[in-house]
Amino acid sequence: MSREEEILDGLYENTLNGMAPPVVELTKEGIALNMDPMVLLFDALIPALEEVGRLFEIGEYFVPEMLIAAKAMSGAMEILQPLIAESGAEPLGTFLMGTVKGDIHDIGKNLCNVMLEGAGFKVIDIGVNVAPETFVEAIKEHKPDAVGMSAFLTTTMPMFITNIEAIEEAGLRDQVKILVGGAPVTQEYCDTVGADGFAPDANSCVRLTKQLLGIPA
Ligand code: B12
Repeated sequence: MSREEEILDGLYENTLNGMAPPVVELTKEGIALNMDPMVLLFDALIPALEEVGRLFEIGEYFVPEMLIAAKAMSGAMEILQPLIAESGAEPLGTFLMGTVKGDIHDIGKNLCNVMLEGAGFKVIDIGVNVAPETFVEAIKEHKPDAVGMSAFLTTTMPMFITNIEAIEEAGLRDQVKILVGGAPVTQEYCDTVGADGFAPDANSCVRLTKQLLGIPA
């Protein structure tokens, strides 16, 4: 097995087991060996987190295991983010992103942010557990072209409706395109809440944003 393959295996195993220090070390080593940050992300880190989700679902992992795995992944993301987001050109537009109220899942949102920045958007991240009035205030302040709302729980997905209503009431609905996403979200659900679009992953989030804003692919 090559050192690159060992690094991918090590990243997968250590993320799965929530071992943050080796995840950081292996990420740094991979970068030093000129491995593509996207390969580290999509071939090791994300699959590990998917497996964490599966183990949680079947009752082999509990919240603490999920949490330390997520922390381990975040350590790698801090290193990878600036490498993926390098762009420097005039921004294509401004994207405001937040996780809805009641929900603290932020890895999927952060990944979208990294890819949007990498594609040339200015991203304003208003964090997790974002109340409808905070979305409204942030739209007034930053005047984004697009607003993304992330939800990872079936119990917090209905916040999309509450947020969109608040944005409508503030008279801002026609000034922004609204995208929704997160593990349990579907196109069907997107249509029922009146958002402009849904994307299942970070790459398609970029594609959809460009499409909605009329930017050539
Ligand atoms: C890590 C994790 C946690 C961590 C979160 C840490 C963090 N900083 O984010 C912690 C431990 C805190 C956590 C807590 C909980 N979690 Co949790 N968690 C997960 C887990 C394992 C991974 C989520 C993740 O980050 N995945 C990685 C990313 C990359 O996922 P992704 O979906 O591929 O992301 C892409 C798309 O969703 C999309 N996207 C995301 N956002 C957006 C936004 C826009 C605008 C667009 C266009 C696209 C988009 O692009 C992303 C990038 O490609 C999932 C399992 C799963 N299958 O999702 C459970 C999961 C989401 N959690 C779950 C649950 C139940 C909980 C808790 C309620 C557990 C508890 N009893 O306390 C709490 C709730 C806390 C809260 N109030 O939010 C359930 C949800 C079930 C449901 N259907 O409602 C899941 C599905 C696990 C399961 N199988 O049961 N969790």
